[in-house]
Amino acid sequence: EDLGIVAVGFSGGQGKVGVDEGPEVLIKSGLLTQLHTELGYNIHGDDKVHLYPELLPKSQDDDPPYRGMKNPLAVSAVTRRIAEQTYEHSRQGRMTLTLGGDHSIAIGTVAGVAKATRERIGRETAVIWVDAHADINTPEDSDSGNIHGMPLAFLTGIAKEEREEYFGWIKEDMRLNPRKLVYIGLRDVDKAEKRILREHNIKAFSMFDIDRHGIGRVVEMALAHIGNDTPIHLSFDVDALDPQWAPSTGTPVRGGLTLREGDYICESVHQTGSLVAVDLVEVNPKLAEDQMVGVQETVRAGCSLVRCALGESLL
Ligand code: DIR
Ligand code: MN
Ligand code: MN
Ligand code: MN
Repeated sequence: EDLGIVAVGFSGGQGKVGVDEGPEVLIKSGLLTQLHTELGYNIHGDDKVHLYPELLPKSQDDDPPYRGMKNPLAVSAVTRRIAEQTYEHSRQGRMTLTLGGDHSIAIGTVAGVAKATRERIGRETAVIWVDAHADINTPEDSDSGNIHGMPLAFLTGIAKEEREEYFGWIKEDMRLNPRKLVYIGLRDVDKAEKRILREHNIKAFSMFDIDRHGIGRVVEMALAHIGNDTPIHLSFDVDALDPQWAPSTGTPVRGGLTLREGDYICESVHQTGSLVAVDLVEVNPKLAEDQMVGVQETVRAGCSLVRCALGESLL
């Protein structure tokens, strides 16, 4: 099977340096080699990490806040380019794997894959968003101004913007239908985000639901909501895992998924046969209380999630 890789060394969607080094450590730890030699994927695209220097404003002064968003021109330009990259892989029928980078990059990955899938098989793509956070703040609702907390607002069209250079490039054929969005793992959702989830009737399984029903039943309900024969994009923020398993991330929240629960989600989604794209984001090798051990653990966990999503556990 063919696998298109996009490695994105980008941190402009939030304030902490180091998340741009995520893809490099994942790749250096042998992830792509494993996917090729152990899982048999033909890997397309680059094991080079994209930094998109030509797209970045020369200085912070050239990219002032807009509607309260930080680094808006940089994030918009980079995600627009990522959308072209995932579109191209997906258009060719490849499974598309994006390694981040902060979660703002999913603006690009989801937009590109959604457009390609509409063209290729005339269907809307569903998104399973595994995260401690809902990432659906509108610019005006956001307390932080960090765009990694907003990708789903732009993708669903809940946040609107005309100007091309500020995400106005996201056209109808790149959008995500809010009915095709399902969350798993939520436990740190802002007040305004809760209102959006309610108003738009968005399916969400929090840690409370996982405690109540168990991960098996939750994944079953999530997949039932999406329905059969719907292409699935899995966007996995490593902070969905408990910090015990993934301490090296920008906004850790206690009380998260065990590594085994995270792997189980990925395995189950793989097993549907409908998976078309995977993102793994927010691995920040510069952050961990106990640097060495913490980073190693987080990278190991990230690699495990990706391998599970791509079929490692199949007997
Ligand atoms: C918060 C945190 N909801 C925000 N979001 C994070 O900044 O909008 N997402 N950390 O991963
Ligand atoms: Mn996220
Ligand atoms: Mn998160
Ligand atoms: Mn398979």
